[in-house]
Amino acid sequence: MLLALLIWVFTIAIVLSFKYGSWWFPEAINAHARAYDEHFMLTLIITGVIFFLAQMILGWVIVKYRDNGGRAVYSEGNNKLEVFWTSAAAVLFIGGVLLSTRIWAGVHLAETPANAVKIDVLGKQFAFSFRYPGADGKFGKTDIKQINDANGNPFGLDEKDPDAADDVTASSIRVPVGRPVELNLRSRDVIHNFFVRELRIKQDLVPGMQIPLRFQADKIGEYEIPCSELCGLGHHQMRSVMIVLSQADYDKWLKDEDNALKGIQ
Ligand SMILES: [Cu+2]
Repeated sequence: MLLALLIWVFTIAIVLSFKYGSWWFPEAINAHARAYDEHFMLTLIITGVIFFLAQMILGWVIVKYRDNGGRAVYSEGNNKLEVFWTSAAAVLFIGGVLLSTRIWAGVHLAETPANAVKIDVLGKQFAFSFRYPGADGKFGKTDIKQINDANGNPFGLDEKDPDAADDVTASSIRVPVGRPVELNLRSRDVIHNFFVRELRIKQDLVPGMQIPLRFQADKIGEYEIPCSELCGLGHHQMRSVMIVLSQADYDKWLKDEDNALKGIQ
């Protein structure tokens, strides 16, 4: 009887903690993130109601079929009920997937608009690097033999390629607010993961692959990028930040970086 009581009390406490708890995701900063949150909420409510009912019934079963001194009876189960809840679960799962496919595809499969800002992202143990094409708008050639972290060349920009000379490399990512961005993700060693909670996007960086990822950030600010794939002993310190700037501030930053590069050459 105590077990039934515990199940009821815990179930009610869990449901109340979702209703009144102050913990939740950080703010959503674009349309994708809000669509993601809506779908998450829908899933949470459906599964929450089922969870609540199932636990309440479980407690009731414990009370109803408690030991009353009589003989135990073997039950074959109920085929109609089995068919009902198995198909109900299938409908819910498949329906949830169908509803959310568009949200997922918007990030992973959509066409990139022509005015998108293109940025290369490189993961390595244990840091992120970002590359911008610079004033000429063209990413220069890279050469793995020229990779040199000590000289600030994690991408291995080819010294002989003029297109590479003005490529800007940075350890944090800056993007203009309200503009589509296309990232090109790659890794130099093991699998890492690019995760920005406020954008509700998360994508692995896989060695040997170039993976596109599209988003738009609609709020100026600074957002953490924690590597979210256990990538080695230094994984815990692998993090960067995404800085969302106004278009004017972004242009100024890129120009300053360009001038700094020209000053060195
Ligand atoms: Cu990592």
